Order: sequence, then structure tokens, then C-alpha cells
Amino acid sequence: MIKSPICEMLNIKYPLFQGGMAWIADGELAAAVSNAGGLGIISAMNLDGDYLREQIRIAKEKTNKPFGVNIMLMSPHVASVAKIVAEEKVPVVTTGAGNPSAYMEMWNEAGIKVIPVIASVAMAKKVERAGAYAVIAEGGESGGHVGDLSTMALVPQVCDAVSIPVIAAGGIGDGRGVAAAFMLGAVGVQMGTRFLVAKECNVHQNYKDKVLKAGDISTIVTGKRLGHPVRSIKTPFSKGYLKAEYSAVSDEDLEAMGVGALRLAAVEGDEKQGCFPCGQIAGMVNREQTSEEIVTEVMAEAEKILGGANIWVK
Ligand code: TUI
Repeated sequence: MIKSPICEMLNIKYPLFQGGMAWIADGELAAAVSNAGGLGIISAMNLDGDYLREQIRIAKEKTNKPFGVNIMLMSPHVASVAKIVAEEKVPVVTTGAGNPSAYMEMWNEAGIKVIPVIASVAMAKKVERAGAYAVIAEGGESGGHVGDLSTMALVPQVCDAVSIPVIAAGGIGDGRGVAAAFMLGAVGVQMGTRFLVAKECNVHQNYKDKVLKAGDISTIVTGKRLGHPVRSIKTPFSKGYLKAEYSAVSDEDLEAMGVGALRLAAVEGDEKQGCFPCGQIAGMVNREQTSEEIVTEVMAEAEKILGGANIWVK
């Protein structure tokens, strides 16, 4: 069985986090992953505190295991949801798409273990100085908001730069990815895309079907011109958006084109105007499974690979 320091630190069976995917990762999915022995994570996305309180209530009802909340730092409600996680004494908070230092003191005082998602060495050092418990180093293979570096380049450089534990994310879809992450110096992994098709994932069926159909080159990154690059499935909408970015369309019109697109995809399954975030490992996701099947299968594969890795040492 694979055990790493992060298991004891967070009181979880497996060093496997489920990504806090906006409009997708709700209390039901988080509870299912936590019950399977991983760390389930609820996304606070860009809604107000009422939504988050309700999802935390659902998670607490469905599991007595630790779970986390992901706070997207570009959310207009970031200040209020930041307070709610402290009030609710959520065991773990992950953050994304920015620098969480301003909230760190409040969260640390509430006894929350803060694990920011970072995409560069500089940001990893910054959050370590501000009191982060660990970091999630996420490469640009991931779905959603992405940085520039790949997981292979980012993870070892972050491991060298900080002394807190490093969790690897981006491009990890099975046990081979988990084993590779450990070889790069990580003590755990976060997976998002694989959980998009979990039975307990309440995303629209059109979204699941797109992920199941997607291959290795089915995703593209849009939003670079406005400074918010997002990896999503190639659709007429995302290809049209990319074209608009390289045209005379104004920044304001471009911004307007993207408003509500994540919700349209995840909740309505809108294939015309929705944005379907998804990682590059989509081609490895070919069937719907329960969260428990995903977690146990991935960790068993990793254990087998790591157990036999010394065949390369002569
Ligand atoms: O945050 C994510 N993934 C996301 S957030 C999201 S919602 C959204 N909607 C519209 C536009 C953009 C996003 C969908 N997917 N992943 C974690 C992540 N964080 N990836 C990369 C980063 C990151 C990037 C820059 C973290 C820190 C950072 O610092 C930049 C700075 O200097 O402030």
C-alpha cells in the first residue's frame, strides 16, 4: 500500500486529491472521494456563501472523513467564502488562480491546512513564506485555468525550492502518472479530469460524453490574450473564441463572450456556448466508474509500478 507523509498529515488513506473543479466538484463528489480514501474537494467557484454552506452540509452528512474546499481567488465572493471556511472549520483549503497570502493568517488561526495550487517556483516560495501547509504544483496539462510550465518541468523545480510537501497535478490520469509524480519528488497527486466521469459527479451528461470521446489532442487553451488561459475541449465555441482572440474583436467583447460559459457547459450541457474544461489526459478516460473504483484502481496501479521500479537498477 502506498503511504506518504501527506496521508498522516491530513488523516487520509491514499495520497490522492480530487481537483476542486468549478461548477462540478460539489459536496456529493467530494464525500464520495473522501469515503474512498482520497481527499474530496468542494469548489466554492464564483457563487456566494449560501451555496458553499449547503455543499459543506451535504459533504458532512455523507462522510465523516476529512475533505477540502477549493477557493478560486478570482471569484467576486472570495472574501465571504474565505470567512465561511474558517467558521465551518473545514480541515483543508486549496486555492487556485492567484495568490492566497492575504487570507492565510485567518485560515491558519482557524486551524485550516492551506494548500495553494501554484504554477511557478516564485509563487510556491511566496505561499510557503505566508504559511502554506503544502503546495499543489499544477502543470499546464491540466484542465481549467493553466500556467505555462508542464508538470514534468514544474514539480521537481518546486520540490527543490520549498521545504513543505508538494502534491503534483496536471496530466495525471492513472497509476503511471501517480508513480511518475512520486519519482519527481511529490508526496501526493491531484486528479481532476478522471473524476469528471465519476458516477457521483453531477456534471451534465453531455460533458461526460465529450470527455469519454476526447482523445490526446482534443483540448485547446483559450483566454491567453486576457491573461486567464483556460484549457478546455475543442468545440465550435472554443475554436471560435480562439479565432476571436487573434482578430480585431475588442477585449470587452471577448470578455463578454466567455461570461457564464463554464456554467452553461457543466449545468446545461450547452454544446453551442459552453466551455468544457478538461485536461490533456482525456484520451485515457474511457468509462464511467464510481469514485471508489477510480481511487482504488489508480492507487493499485501505482503500487504495482513503484514496487517493480527497481528492474531499471542494475
Ligand atoms: O484554478 C484552477 N483552475 C480553474 S479556475 C477556473 S474558473 C475560471 N474562470 C474563468 C477564467 C479563469 C478561470 C477554472 N479552472 N487551477 C489552479 C491553478 N492555479 N492553475 C494555475 C494557477 C495559478 C496561476 C497563477 C496559481 C497562481 C498563480 O499566480 C499568479 C499570480 O502571480 O497571481
